[in-house]
Amino acid sequence: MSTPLPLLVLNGPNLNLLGLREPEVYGTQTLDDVRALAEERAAQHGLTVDVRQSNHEGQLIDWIHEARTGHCGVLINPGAYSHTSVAIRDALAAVEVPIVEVHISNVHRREAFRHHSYVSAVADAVIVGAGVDGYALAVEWLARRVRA
Ligand code: CA2
Repeated sequence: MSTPLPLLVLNGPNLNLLGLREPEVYGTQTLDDVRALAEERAAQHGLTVDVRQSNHEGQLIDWIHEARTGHCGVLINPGAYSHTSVAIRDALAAVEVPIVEVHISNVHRREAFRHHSYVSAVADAVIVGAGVDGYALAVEWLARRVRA
């Protein structure tokens, strides 16, 4: 059997600060910890992950376009772009592989401007408020979908 394409794990603006500030909202685990847990969960299913983070909307869109041919699924935490970016929504709508949107915090318990996400309508599944465990849950779900 041929080697499966990796899962793309995309992180939007400010998520490079994970574990370094606001632990009461986002916990104490860093983006490197997230990478390790995503890698570990994917490996349990014979998959690999390609974990990336950018503070730039256009860069995230270019990476989403790569997933059209280079990845078997997309996990995205678009950060604050969830609440503002029609462009990221449109890029994801052009991707045919399964997509999971993840938010570390429960955005519905927070400010009203975080309650709407442009991404949710084009995601196949959405996980909010499970902390960084949400990444492991999303990888698990994507792996089952891809392996099915
Ligand atoms: O809960 C999430 O995962 C969010 O996507 C995080 C975004 C926020 O704008 C969304 O509404 C919900 C913010 C990411 C900022 O991450 C930081 C992490 C540590 C310290 C400061 C910011």
